Amino acid sequence: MSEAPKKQDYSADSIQALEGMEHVRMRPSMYIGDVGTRGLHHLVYEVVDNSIDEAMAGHCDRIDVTINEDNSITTVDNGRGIPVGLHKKEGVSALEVVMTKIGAGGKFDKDSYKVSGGLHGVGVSCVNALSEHLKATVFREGKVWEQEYERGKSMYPVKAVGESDKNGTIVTFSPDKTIFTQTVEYNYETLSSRLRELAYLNKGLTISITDRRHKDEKDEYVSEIFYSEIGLPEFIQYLDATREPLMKDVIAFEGEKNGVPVEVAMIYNTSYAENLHSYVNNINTHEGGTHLSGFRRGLTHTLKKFADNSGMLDKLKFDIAGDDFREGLTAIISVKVAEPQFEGQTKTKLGNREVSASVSQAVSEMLTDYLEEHPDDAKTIVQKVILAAQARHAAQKAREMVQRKTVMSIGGLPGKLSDCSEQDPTKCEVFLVEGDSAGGTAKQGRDRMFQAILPLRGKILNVEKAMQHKVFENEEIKNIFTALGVTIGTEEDSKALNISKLRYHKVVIMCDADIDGSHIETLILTFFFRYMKELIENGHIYIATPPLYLVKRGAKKQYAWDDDQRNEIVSRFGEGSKIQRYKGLGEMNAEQLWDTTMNPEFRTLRQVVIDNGAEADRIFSMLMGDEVPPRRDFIEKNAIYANIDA
Ligand code: 0RA
Repeated sequence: MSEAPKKQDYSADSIQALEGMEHVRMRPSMYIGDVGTRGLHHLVYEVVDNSIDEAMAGHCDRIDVTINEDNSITTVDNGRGIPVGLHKKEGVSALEVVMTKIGAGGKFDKDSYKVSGGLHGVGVSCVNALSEHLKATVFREGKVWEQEYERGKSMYPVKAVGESDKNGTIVTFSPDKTIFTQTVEYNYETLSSRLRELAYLNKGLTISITDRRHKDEKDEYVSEIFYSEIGLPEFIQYLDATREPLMKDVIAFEGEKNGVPVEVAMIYNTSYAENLHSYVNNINTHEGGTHLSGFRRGLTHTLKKFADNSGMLDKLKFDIAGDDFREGLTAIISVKVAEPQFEGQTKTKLGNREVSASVSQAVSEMLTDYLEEHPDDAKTIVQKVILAAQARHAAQKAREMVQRKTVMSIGGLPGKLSDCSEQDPTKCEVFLVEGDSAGGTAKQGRDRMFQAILPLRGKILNVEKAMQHKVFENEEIKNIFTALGVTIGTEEDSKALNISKLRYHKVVIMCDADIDGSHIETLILTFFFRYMKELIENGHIYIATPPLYLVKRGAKKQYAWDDDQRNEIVSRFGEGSKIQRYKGLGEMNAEQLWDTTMNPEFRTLRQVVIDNGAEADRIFSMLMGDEVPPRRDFIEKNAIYANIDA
């Protein structure tokens, strides 16, 4: 809501403010995206964004976030503090206006360059409206000020509660359980990876996170402090820690073009993956947009010109495509746009036309200089590009074979696929099952009306380490493409995915509940992440959760998914309970598999979501890359799904 029409008296205005807050509570998804886990975490980002604004304006260099014992959140910053003086138009303290009026989150002084703001840019009042309780404490003008709210309504006027020479703002809020009905439990990993990202995107800013719900082995609260002296180049090093770089230093530049601040950092590594992460005002633009296309254009143009002039392409028998310039490239593009227009399905695609030229020009100019000053790196890059082009030609042939099969409809479906009879893809599910024997059980246990089974042989190819044409030549992977009805590559873009003919809207990965099973699961997920990311983004990928135990006593039987559950059942069943531990899917009979894992009425499917693209990329490269120690370390410390799970 922008400037409200002029009203005769203050009370009329405050009624309107109330209506705005009521609207947030009535239609929360319009403001924060959803009321599930994402929306819940979005509340924290919204508050932190206000502190980041203060930092970007040069008034704040530290933000501390705490998850309290009761899942409430406290953020502390050392900015100027939210103004507490009388807001003339509203007749109450400015703090109260900021906290209780939708759209008042922005700075009051028009000159300030406000470019941050959450995904939906709704402000802290929105968080207040969706909290059963919120307390704001402001350190400003030598005093400590306080106000509390219930579901967005102030409980008392702003009051001074003490004296202090500090400046800053503390906000503590408890998300409203009547709105976030699914869960109000915060995920430490989700918050910490976003805060880490923010620290890299805002160099010089210290951001900490503390989880007061748990203590570690040393009897201390789990806590991390994020700080980056140089920003994006360090972010690149973090993301590429387990990849092998092709050059000594990260290529980085920073500047302003046509009023658009542009920051880029990039490096080439020995992998075959393209990892571009783009941000607008600190928001990860998953769907890309004009800044990303500007980057691509600038990069291709500059490298092509350099390669042509170098004579290295003279004897080349094939063309070089845009893709070839980005194989093994990890890059971050961060721009600041005063009035960003976000488009796309998830509103994470930048639409502002003018930004494309700004980024493209900035990249061209700065990269041209870099290549001239670093001839060795320049040569390395061109060699890598030539190799990529070569591999692409080999891959194209392999891919055409996959395509041809798909077009052949039923006759072309993989022999191992046991298809379902339903034709409507929205009602169909396919289970990707580890091994032929479990595949057989699943085939007997399923509802053949809407459930298809595709058994996969043992370990599927590790796509993280394989060149593209090897991936497309792989039998299991070809089977996945043809069974799902997904094709890849068009005339213009050799990596474009076509999922419009997707044959099953639920793709369920079903593996043993042991170490081997979880490794295979990760291999399959890596494949989807690198080659069919849109299936994950559109919510089509799920993980089945087979039980670990069957507890029996006489005629009574019950399944358990973890040790606590098992113990609870045993104590309820009493003396004489028998426990069967399922080591794999193969140990269950068809009926048991249906009852526990496949029947939509009783099963639990975990939907795979990517809540932080950069972090997911880093984790896959670490889990599936060459270096073993960091991988083992990670698996020991975290569940594999820490950052990719729903
Ligand atoms: C409005 C105006 C000013 C600062 C802020 C809001 C502000 C909001 C938040 C939210 C969390 N921390 C914050 N810190 C500051 C400008 C104040 C001035 O001109 O002194």
